[in-house]
Amino acid sequence: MKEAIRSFARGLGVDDVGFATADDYRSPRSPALGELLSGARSLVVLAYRELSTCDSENPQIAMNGRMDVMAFSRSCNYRLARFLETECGGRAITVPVSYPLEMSEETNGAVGDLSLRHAAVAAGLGAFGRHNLVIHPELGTRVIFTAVLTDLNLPSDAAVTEDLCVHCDACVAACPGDALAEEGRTDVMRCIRNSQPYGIGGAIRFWTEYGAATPAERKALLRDPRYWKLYQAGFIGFQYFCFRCLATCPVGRG
Ligand code: B12
Ligand code: SF4
Ligand code: SF4
Repeated sequence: MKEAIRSFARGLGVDDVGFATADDYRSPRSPALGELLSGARSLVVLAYRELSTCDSENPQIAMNGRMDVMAFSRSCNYRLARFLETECGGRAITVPVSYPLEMSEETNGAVGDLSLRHAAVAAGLGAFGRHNLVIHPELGTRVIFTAVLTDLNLPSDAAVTEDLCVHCDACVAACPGDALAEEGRTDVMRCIRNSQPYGIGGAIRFWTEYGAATPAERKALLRDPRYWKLYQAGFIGFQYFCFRCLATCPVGRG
């Protein structure tokens, strides 16, 4: 059954497909898989190449490349889940690239319902690098994941056992937020401040300032570029202004 599923997913145009049993998925901080789907037994993890848009100095172009992957992956995830339900007789649920995400003070809006990096590692699609991202053996770091969780019994693919990181520290040096200084840990708040300046933190700072402002100052604040960017993020969704650790890594780039 695994090969029929792999071939269906590859036919959708995804770059790689891996399988992991629920037992092999070990993510220390994420909820148990059974909370997402009762009787969950396996994960089908899909890998997508990130375009060269991540090299662009133009933040709109760089983010638009990610939005392209997000739109494509949403369709692939849904079609694969339908295949598992209609052709393989299982129950299936989809796990998105990043959003929707639980937004609360407890999680700081920084914990997914399922950790796709740990899922990708369990499914043999790569290994963690110095930047705490998963490096794929061929695609390198320029890879984004989604997953479909199912109650079908699908054995895990072989894990990647080599160290794919060449320990050049280019990612550490390129991080404008100094979020990778400590090995094995991303300083999440430093990363978010730099990579999502118009996320929830930026919105809270702006509206706090607005609340304390005089009517004349409020008028000026509504013409401030910060407000215009928050306004756009408000309906387009989360916007990344940094792709440096992903784009700088030389692995898989010839
Ligand atoms: C919330 C989130 C963020 C938050 C918080 C990050 C965080 N703490 O994990 C912020 C905004 C900071 C963020 C930043 C980025 N993110 Co992000 N993010 C997510 C999201 C939605 C959830 C992550 C999560 O649940 N984390 C919480 C728990 C599970 O993680 P944790 O245990 O704290 O994670 C640590 C361990 O993994 C540890 N670690 C490192 N090595 C090892 C090895 C082992 C064996 C173990 C057990 C642990 C471990 O380091 C991690 C980071 O501190 C995922 C999508 C998803 N659903 O998984 C994408 C995701 C992780 N992000 C991704 C990317 C690409 C980015 C950015 C490059 C931004 C961008 N422009 O795209 C940066 C990279 C930051 C970095 N170098 O670490 C990709 C990673 C792809 C890849 N190749 O690995 C993901 C998987 C999205 C996707 N669908 O592909 N992200
Ligand atoms: S996304 Fe940017 S700020 Fe965040 S860890 Fe990567 S390089 Fe640093
Ligand atoms: S940039 Fe260098 S140190 Fe960082 S993950 Fe890639 S190979 Fe490893």
